[in-house]
Amino acid sequence: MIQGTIFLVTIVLMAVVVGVFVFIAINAGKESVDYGPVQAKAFGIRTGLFWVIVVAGVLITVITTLDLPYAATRGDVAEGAVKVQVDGRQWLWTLSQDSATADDTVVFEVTAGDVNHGLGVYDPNMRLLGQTQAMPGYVNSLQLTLREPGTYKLLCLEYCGTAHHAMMSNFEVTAHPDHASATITQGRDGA
Ligand SMILES: [Cu+2]
Repeated sequence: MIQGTIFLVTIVLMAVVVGVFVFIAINAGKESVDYGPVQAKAFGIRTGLFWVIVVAGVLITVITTLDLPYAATRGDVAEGAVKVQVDGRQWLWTLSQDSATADDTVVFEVTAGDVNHGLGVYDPNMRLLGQTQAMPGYVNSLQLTLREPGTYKLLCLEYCGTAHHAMMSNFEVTAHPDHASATITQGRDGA
């Protein structure tokens, strides 16, 4: 029985660990050691490591923050953008139009008719491109440039009741040459 073997191995390993602790406890304090030089070296390493971590932390924060898709938080709407009204209700998304052409910039103007929902827009590879809250009485806009043709999915990202998992709609993007990835800009207003 595999559980019995695992139990035995665990007991043996625990006994070994306890044995090591007992051995160290018994032998500790038998001889006095001068820790001075060791300490000086260790503190030097620690100081160096501290600054390496600080510099790395600042660099990583700046680099990863620059890439956040918040360019349109001022409400700028790209010229020629396709506006799509999205209304979320238990448990479906109603769209004013459900298609666009590849490379179109689409502004999803998102609201809800009953409770809060969360609109997530997924590309044909089910990669999340962007999301925004769908709230009764508010219109939040989500601006995405849809580069890849195919069937995009609109999913609900906020639990909204028993059929939340089935709250899914398609958005078709018809072919247009070039590019495979989406440029993401996101904005919200009315919140
Ligand atoms: Cu939901």
